[in-house]
Amino acid sequence: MKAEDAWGPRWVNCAHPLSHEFMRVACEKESLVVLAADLPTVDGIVQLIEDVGEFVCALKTHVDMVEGFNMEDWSKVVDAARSKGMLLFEDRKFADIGRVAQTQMGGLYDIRSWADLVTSHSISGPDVVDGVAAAWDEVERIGGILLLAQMSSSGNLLAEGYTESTLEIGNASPHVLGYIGNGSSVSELEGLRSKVGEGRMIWTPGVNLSSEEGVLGQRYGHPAEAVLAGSDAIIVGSGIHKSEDPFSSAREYASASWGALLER
Ligand code: 5BU
Repeated sequence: MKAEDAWGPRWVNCAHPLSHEFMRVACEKESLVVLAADLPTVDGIVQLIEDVGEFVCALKTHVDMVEGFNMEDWSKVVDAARSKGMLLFEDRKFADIGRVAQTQMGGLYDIRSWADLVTSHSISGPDVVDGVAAAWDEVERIGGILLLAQMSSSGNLLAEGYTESTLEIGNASPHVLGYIGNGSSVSELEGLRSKVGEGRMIWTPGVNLSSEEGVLGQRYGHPAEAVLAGSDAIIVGSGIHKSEDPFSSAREYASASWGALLER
């Protein structure tokens, strides 16, 4: 299916080139799945990519979760993800002043050299976005930022006024590809989509096909409902990597999310 037909106004109105890259891959794989590869070893992540990569559009990592990290090993993850046609998305949640965020994009993990997308809080103000973007400039790469406008964890402090201020920061920057929304709440997502409009993406963690309460305050909603409420990408971790059959689970998340996009 042609991306403009599947995505409608989102395809037309999103300006960031990586949003189009994501939408194109989604159409190729018929899936809006972003895999949260929350595993502690490079070998485990590479195996997971091999197992479910055909259903996954972007690989979301927490690089500081990997035991005994070194760049040479990490390149196996990067190569495996690229060979399966995935974007690389480091869920770093930057939150410091601009200059420090810029240096944190380098350092041990050298996120700027391999990540296409990163998350950032907006708590420190708009300069964190410029700091992250400046780091990609240094290595002459294009990247996109997803700002946390909502969270999926219960009791989080991202109240409505905070969400609105976050959108002001994001809408003022060409580097902000979109926002993280709360996938566990249809009403919060619908509210967020109406404020965001068509020009930015909303990606949502907090989705699981089995709606039972996640551990340690994580909340879950149904992936299809999240997409119908305005989510453009479902971020799935445990639903796939903790499944007894990750391949079949990934296929289910892909078809639930893709079906909902076409319905939308
Ligand atoms: P889960 O296993 O599907 O619950 O994993 C969810 C992932 O999404 C995990 O990597 C979190 O770091 C990430 N996440 C989240 O769960 N909720 C949020 O509000 C944000 C990120 Br932001």
